[in-house]
Amino acid sequence: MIRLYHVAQARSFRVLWFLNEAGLPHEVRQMSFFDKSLRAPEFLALSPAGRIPAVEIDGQVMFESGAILEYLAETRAPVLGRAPGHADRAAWLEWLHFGETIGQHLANLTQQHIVLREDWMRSPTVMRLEVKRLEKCLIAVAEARRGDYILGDFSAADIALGYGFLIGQRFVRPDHPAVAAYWQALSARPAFQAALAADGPAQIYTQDFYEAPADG
Ligand SMILES: N[C@@H](CCC(=O)N[C@@H](CS)C(=O)NCC(=O)O)C(=O)O
Repeated sequence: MIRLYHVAQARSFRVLWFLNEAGLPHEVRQMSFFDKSLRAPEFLALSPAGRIPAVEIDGQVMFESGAILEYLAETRAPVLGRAPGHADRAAWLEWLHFGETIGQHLANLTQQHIVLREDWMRSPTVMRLEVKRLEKCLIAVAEARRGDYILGDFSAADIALGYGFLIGQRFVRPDHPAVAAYWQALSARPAFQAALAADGPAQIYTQDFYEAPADG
């Protein structure tokens, strides 16, 4: 039995998308950022810093979305992984974990625009810088693709990266054909659509777009 502890729009979306791609039966436990449940001892026993996602996979408890994708690919869905010895093993690991390089920019922008509630707490300089750094990552990924996806055939690396494209468009929309083409390929996948339908009501991003303050 696979149980996913999930918050709508959070990095647990990666695991939700993976489970749908792999057709793995699962239960989604919808959690909240607002009711202190992520700081409850029962949840901290699963994820010691109270972070989302956490999963239980036939009794194996895990946190860290990239590690969960790797483990699920290795144990349940090899087609979404690139096993040791595969020619694309190193590239698969690089891109899978590059998802969290993008994730850092998303987290910084989310903190600046949403978590910090008063204007005086925010830094327009950080907001603009993070937009530029996020944009550079999205373009780098999109240009590195071999065909539709990052390694040619779809894999868990596209899921880890794809979350960055899903949330990244709340902060930056590069006018770049490769970015548009990658997003088109990712968002057309039935499993992506199924995961979106199961995501739950918005908990983090309530605006379509969060504009960085103009320079000067
Ligand atoms: N690198 C971790 C990041 C986990 C993380 O920070 N998740 C956020 C949601 S996207 C969270 O739980 N935030 C709540 C908090 O910081 O207390 C992963 O990919 O699983």
